[in-house]
Amino acid sequence: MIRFGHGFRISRANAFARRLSSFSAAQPSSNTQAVIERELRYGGHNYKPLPVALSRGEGVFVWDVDGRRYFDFLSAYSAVNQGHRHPAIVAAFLKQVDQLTLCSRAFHSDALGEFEEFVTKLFGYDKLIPMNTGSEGVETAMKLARRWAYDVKGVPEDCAQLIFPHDNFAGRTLGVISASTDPDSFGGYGPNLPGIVKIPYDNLEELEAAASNPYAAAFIVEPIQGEAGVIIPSDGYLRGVQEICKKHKVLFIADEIQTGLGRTGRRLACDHESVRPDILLLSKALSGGLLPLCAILADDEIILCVKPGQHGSTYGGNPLACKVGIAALKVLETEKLADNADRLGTIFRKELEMISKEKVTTVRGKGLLNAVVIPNRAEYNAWNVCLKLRDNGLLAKPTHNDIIRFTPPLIITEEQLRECIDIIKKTITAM
Ligand code: IF1
Repeated sequence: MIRFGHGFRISRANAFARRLSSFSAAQPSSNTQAVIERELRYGGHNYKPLPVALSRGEGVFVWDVDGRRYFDFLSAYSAVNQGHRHPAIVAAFLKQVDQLTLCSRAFHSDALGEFEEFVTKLFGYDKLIPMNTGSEGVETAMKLARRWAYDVKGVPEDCAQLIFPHDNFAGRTLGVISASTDPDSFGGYGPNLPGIVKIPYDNLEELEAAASNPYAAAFIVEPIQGEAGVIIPSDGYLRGVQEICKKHKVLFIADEIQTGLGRTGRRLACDHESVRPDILLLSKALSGGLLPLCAILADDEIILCVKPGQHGSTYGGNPLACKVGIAALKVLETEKLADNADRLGTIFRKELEMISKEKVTTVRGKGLLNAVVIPNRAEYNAWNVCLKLRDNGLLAKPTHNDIIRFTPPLIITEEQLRECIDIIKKTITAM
């Protein structure tokens, strides 16, 4: 039986419109082209999207403006782990839309405390600060770490150091890009924020050296580096990070914005090594793709360093996002999506390993955060493979010229996954 995500309901009129539009899909000049041209004309050119124009999503599927259906193997960079428009999350959204959407932090709301209690109890932290985007979450953690360094660790004013690994990705704001080692991210936007130390990833000696500096405040790290190409550190790396940070009184900050919430086959990627970061950053799937939502979790000694009036955001902690966040987390837990990711990830990697090394040199990943490395030849490159995958009904995104990331929604069934494996194998073999 094919499962169409969640309760596949379409009206007759809709079905008719879809039949009509799939008709026009046969024409080479299509609605897709018009959508792309309008974006290029009126939007800034800070992206180069795959040429596909989407107008609908449900479960593991998205549809383009010409009525073609695709498996979504990007999941909005893991924001839609729960699948597109999960009915339970949409229901929570609709219910709260009828109550109160925004009141700002000038006043209390009944939803914020409920969200804070639910999330802190689930992850085992004293408190959280809600923000919107992931970048804001990382910025918040950077500010929190600096304050803690001055107020608790006793670092002299303006001397705190924030340590980041090379090839990190943590967003696009000025503070965050100051920590980047990718010239595409930071180049031409100087001057950079001072007080940032960059060390190689997956290297505990370098961390020890940086952390032993008395001005070191925090080490901010992704448990698996996403944008770098799904780079998995050596076994024991996170344990080592935790020990070194503890030894030198440096905060261990885990950016689980992409790796968290079931993606890697555990609730958190840190759970693979049973480590508990001092500050935990969650975003993306925290709202299941409905709106921007981020949470910065820490214990009192750290989080209470920021006093009233010293940090905030107009939309941060808005009642709508709070109710959506609770529903999104409940879906992850009740549907055991981490377990599904763990089980299906193993099948996925095993199957893709069977593709000839001529075509796929490396398959790596954890849970349903996976990537393949392909030999970069003139025509056979990651971009062109993604174009062919699109033609065959599966959307994935290249990172660098030779890496393709495969991150379907975690609600995907084994049957659907096997169908996708087939598409990927056939596409790659035919090229
Ligand atoms: C874009 C990549 C993913 C993140 C981690 C913080 C943020 C991100 C670990 C900031 C954001 C995004 C943003 C998106 C592309 C994307 C991405 F390909 F660049 F690397 F997910 F893999 N920490 N990641 O991955 O969160 O402010 O965007 O909410 O288009 O830039 P944000």
